[in-house]
Amino acid sequence: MIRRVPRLSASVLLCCFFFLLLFAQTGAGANPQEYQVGQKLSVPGLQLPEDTYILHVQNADVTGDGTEDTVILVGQPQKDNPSFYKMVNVVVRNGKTGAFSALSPMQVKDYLQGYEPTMFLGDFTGDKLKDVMVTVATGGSGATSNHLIASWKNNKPVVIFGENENMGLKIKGRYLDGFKAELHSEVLKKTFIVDLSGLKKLYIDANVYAPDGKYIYQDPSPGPINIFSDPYYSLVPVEADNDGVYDLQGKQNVWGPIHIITVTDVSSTWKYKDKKWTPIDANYTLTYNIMNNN
Ligand SMILES: [Ca+2]
Ligand SMILES: [Ca+2]
Repeated sequence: MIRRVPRLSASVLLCCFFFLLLFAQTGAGANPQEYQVGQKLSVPGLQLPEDTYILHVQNADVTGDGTEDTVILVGQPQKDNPSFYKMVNVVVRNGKTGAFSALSPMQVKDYLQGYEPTMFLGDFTGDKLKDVMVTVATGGSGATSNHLIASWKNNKPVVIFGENENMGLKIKGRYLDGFKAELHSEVLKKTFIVDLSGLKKLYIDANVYAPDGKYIYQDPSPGPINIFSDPYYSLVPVEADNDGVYDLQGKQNVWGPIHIITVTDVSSTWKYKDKKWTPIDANYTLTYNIMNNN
């Protein structure tokens, strides 16, 4: 009886081995197994700071060449406070060429740093390629977060949402006698009056208003402006107009004359159009305390 066993010659096996070795060395093809959360990352051609660790990994064709890329969120834990990350950055390993790219250190320094860095991939620009959104909680008194969105089309990282956009509606204003605030949004080019009479007790207790409604706050640095908006404390991708492209919905605290006194909460919806973010909706909300409204 003849047994037909498929046999591979030693030379064929050796060829396969060298081919695989060559394949691995050129770095072509996606191999997400190489990048594990919690590992230290150092890549050829990129000057990442020492102690750069992998925080999140996702695969998607962000460059637009039809091959899946590896998108890696990285950060440098602060030595005396390891849950605080400095130099948070996005490293993209091009699935076709194996080449790495990242945002420039100038684009992330002093901005992408903080707690709980997260990454979201979705198309905000409408080119059907996922863009990379990064969120970092600042840990500051306003509980705000810093957000950055970058497109990686044609292997070129371009920031389409940064520190300026993170200021949102850019509201400034002043208190008026009679428990009212006059607010102005630089972005909307609109001025509006907010009725604060539902918060009388709070303002009287804080010596902002006298019981008769006169503005009495002794501002250490008096000026025409004593109400300000924080950057976003929440900014999330939403589908606002069902066109298959992500939009943004943000929430901001408006405060004054001191940070612990919230005047109102503003929410806004934004669409990326003609290479800039345009507000398509904006609202404010107040807490009206029925019990303490005397
Ligand atoms: Ca896009
Ligand atoms: Ca949309």
